Amino acid sequence: MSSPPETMESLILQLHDIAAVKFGNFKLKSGISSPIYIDLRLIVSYPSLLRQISQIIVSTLPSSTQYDVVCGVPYTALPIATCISTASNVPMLMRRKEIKDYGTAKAIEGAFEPNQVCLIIEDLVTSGASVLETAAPLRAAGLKVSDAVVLIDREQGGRENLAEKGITLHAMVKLTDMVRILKEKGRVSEETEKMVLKFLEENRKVSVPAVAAEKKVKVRIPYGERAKMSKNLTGKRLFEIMVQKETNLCLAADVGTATELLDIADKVGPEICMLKTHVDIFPDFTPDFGSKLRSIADKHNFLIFEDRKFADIGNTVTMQYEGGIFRILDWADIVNAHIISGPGIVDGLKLKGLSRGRGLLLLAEMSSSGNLAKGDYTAAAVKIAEDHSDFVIGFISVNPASWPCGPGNPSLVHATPGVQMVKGGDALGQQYNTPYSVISERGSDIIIVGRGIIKATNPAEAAREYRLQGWDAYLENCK
Ligand code: S5P
Repeated sequence: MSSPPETMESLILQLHDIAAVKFGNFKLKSGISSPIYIDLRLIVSYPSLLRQISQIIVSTLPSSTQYDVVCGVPYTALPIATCISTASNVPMLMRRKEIKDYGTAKAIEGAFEPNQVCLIIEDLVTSGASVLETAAPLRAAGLKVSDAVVLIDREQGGRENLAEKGITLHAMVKLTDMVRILKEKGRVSEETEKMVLKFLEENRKVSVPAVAAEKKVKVRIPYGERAKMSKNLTGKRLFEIMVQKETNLCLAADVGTATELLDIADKVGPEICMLKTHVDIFPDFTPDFGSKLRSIADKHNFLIFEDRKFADIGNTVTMQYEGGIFRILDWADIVNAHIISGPGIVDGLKLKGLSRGRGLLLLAEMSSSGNLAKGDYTAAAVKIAEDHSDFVIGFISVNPASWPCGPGNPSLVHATPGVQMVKGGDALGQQYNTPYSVISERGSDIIIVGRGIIKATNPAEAAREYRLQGWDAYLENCK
């Protein structure tokens, strides 16, 4: 179904009247200069126009398009989505731009059932990045997203970029048609029309996410190459698994019991390269826990990382690693350590772990606010890792791209906690960045995701979405 041409024309003229469409020389969010600027935030001041837009935008959809809920891309499309929701009696959802420090750290607000279909509403599409930023948390929450409807398509690759991610874009009007109409109605000169058309022709394809493109890590050595460089068996295997399974996702399985952990490990197993445990939180730990988890890890081909964060002197950690009730050395491929006690801690762990083919991650940075692992401390971790690269496989890091040496030695891996679909934090100092930011901008290799997956209605589906996001961000840097 499409709207009668006169309705659309009148709407375009009204948008021009209120200066929501302007001609001149403007710098866009993506950094490029444009002869045309569209600012639809103004429409909230014109209720009748907002109502018309909401009506027309829905009529743009083919009648076969089915959806159970609508979600506007924040912020400009929120009032449009609200009008559509109230007029057509379809419930609405809201995507947070930031996770708040309190409550349940939800990225999506509103009531919904898993597998419901959500239509995304947007005002203007350039590369499609904003629509994808909204689709990711919706999909991670278990909703299906297959269509997006937009008022204006700038025709700069958005349609194609969205199609690649399984989203069909429906546009009320293409920018070229809009400019043609404004020229026909005497609002712009032929010269301006030509200038805009030339600009659109020259900027046919804007890559996703255009906003961050200039910030991304320049060139990345593929994981497969790095597998060959690693001096440690486990480090090598980790890179190989990442390539085989096309995943750079590590699940932080901080669930309440060992039983729950084994259950989620089996469900999420196909999506991950590594599963991280805090074995000392389980009230139902039994000595066969390790062998049970091992068989799930072998079945799904992932590595086990016990997040023990050793911190004592070398002699003590040898005993903590091997003994006690947990016997970590028997079942964990990877453990980690703080370097606060100096390099002796690595020697101690290596004494037990190396002959068993195990690997160690050093905490070079932490994700929590106000932590002290920075500057010289981080540099010391890098030095200790270099000196023990037969046993140390890499780092827990947060922003290796910002280190003076950058992410450094490619045989070492970077794994980053504090990852959710939207930026933010929790009430106890945790700080979150998105998979794209962590991998593509901050130069890490592995995203470690806990509550973003385990608190989702369908953890396996959420994990799949995190895997796709993390992997796409990696491929982006390989281009
Ligand atoms: O600096 C750090 C290091 C680690 S290993 N910050 C962290 O959050 N972690 C761990 O990552 C933390 O112990 C938890 O298991 C996981 C993050 O979980 P989430 O629920 O916040 O994603």
